[in-house]
Amino acid sequence: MGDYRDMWKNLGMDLEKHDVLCEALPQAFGDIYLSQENRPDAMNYFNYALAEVHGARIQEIQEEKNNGKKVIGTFCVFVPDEVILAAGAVGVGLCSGSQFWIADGEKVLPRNLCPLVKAFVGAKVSRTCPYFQSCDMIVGETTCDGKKKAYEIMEEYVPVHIMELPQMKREKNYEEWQDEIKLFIKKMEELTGNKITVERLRETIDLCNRKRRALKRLYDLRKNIPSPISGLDALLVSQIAFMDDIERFIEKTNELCDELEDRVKTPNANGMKRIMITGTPMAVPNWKLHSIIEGLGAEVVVEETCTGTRYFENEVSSEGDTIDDLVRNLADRYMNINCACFTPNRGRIDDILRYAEEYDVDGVIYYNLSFCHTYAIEYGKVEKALKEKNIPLLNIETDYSEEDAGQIKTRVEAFLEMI
Ligand code: BJ8
Repeated sequence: MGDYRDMWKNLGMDLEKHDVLCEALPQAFGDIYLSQENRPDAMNYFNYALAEVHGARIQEIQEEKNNGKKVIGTFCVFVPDEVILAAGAVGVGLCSGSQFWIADGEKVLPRNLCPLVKAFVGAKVSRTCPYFQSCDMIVGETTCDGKKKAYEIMEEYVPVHIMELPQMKREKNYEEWQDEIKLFIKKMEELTGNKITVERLRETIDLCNRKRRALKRLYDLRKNIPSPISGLDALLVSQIAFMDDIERFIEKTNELCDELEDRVKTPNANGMKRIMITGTPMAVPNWKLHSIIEGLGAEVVVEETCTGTRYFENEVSSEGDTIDDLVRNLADRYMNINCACFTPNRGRIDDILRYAEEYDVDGVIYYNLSFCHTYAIEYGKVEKALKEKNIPLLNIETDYSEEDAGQIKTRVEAFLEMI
């Protein structure tokens, strides 16, 4: 990474503390990623994107800001990127996957809380995340209690707009979500001074659909036996998707898929066990579970998570002549995301069963971030459904620390031997 200290300083970052973070990441990335064998050449772009995640990408974002663009941070895949882009703003995903931020998060939050929430709050209060420091506004949402209440703390540091996400999927809830999207449009128009027109919104719907299609293409390629890409590499692509320039991301992901399409023409049976991960999201640089599974000689072929299928499944229709029509289309697509914050949430179980078949998995690992109650409670229903289909399941509850890595490894090893 180049020298970006002046830029970080101008962003009001704590440079000393940030240096500590910057020192740890290359080592971890080298150990986990660069040690993999037979990686696709097109992953070089994603290696670069990760190496420059606090550098070149932030510089680009600053240039956009200098040209008058606003930067909007989000935490959940329910927030419609289409609206952010249609208002001429830049969107960045702020979910944080590093243990580094936990201690600072715990200064203002209870300790017995999901690490994802503690990490994003810690990233902001410690002034060590240049994405946070670049944001003109962040968009929260009423999903789990932890996030919902954490946004009240965030308000002390940065303007916050909250979208009230319904937690049921009745007809009236779809209408409520349409109203929330309309309020968000109004907020974005006020913030940017740009009118969101039908034409502009239709264009950004098409753009986001192209991004979803590129990710779907990547995931479809993973259905091959063996998968032409490791789960670790696919995870990195999904993680970069939340920060990268959208047009470039689409292009680079499609280039990767072109290379993978060549690979699958000459499959090399490897006999590896095929694993699905389902559960809570894995924000960068959370590679813990994938590296354990793949280090034991199995392959992760699909993630039913928000850094996986929930992010790109289902496109938004661009049919319609009015903003109301397009907002209805947006609401229809987003309300189809099956997060455990909804009740009931049968759709998620159907998705897991469908993916188990489509990706031909040998077993499923349920990934639950500690203290995430909605996903922890939903485990029972997933377990029952998989049992009925004789699909082996392992439950892993963990946080971002490495303390339990040895114990998880032992459990995954036993699971792989059993299936
Ligand atoms: S749509 S999964 S991104 S809310 S923060 S719920 S892990 S306790 S992230 Fe999420 Fe949107 Fe749902 Fe997806 Fe649990 Fe932690 Fe809450 Fe979390």
